[in-house]
Amino acid sequence: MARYTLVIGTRNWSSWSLRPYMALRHTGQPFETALVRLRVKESPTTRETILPHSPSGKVPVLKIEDADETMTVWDSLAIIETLAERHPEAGLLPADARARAMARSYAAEMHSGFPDVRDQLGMEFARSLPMPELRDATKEQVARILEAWTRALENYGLDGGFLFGRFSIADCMYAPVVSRFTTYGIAVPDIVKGYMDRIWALPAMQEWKRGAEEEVAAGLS
Ligand SMILES: N[C@@H](CCC(=O)N[C@@H](CS)C(=O)NCC(=O)O)C(=O)O
Repeated sequence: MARYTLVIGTRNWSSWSLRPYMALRHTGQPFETALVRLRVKESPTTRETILPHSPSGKVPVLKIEDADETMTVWDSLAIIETLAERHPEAGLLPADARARAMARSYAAEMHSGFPDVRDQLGMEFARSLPMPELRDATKEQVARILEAWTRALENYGLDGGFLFGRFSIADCMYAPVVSRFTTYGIAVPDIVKGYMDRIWALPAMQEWKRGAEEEVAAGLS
């Protein structure tokens, strides 16, 4: 059995780290986490601490130690895709070809898009904050996310399911957005509220929340 170590950033802030954490927890595989504090400017800086783990100088990073080789995978989407490939029984990629293509599209759209949501609605996992004055671009991106979630839930996620029925790579990629929308009290339709509640109820989200709360209480975030 492979030994997994997921290198993550400060839980309260690291939206990119939460994505593969959700995926790895969903596989049911044992793993360890190694935490790197983000936004440290004094020596060793965050970047200096990450570089021995990853050539990108960014977290998350997944280290995979197999009997005969050790592999490093960086970038949240690459890690999730790698886990989906190594553990097909977890169903991170939907079995149905059409749903699978859609789930991949959702994941990729999140990965490469929504810059204004990231900028104005920064992840503060353990905090509730007042809504900033949203730019038009941010409003449009929020509306696009709500529309995309609603469409997927109507097609695949009725009866208490996730975006594509069973929990998938798309849910991993959007879990940080569930946190952002909660932190800033974004108004959502009922179908989305139900989905967000189901994401929050996952043990992985609750564990991440406990960790983020501890960081905030310790003044680390
Ligand atoms: N595209 C990358 C982005 C990763 C990223 O930007 N990570 C941030 C933390 S959430 C980071 O490592 N920042 C390093 C720093 O603050 O010096 C991914 O999806 O993994």
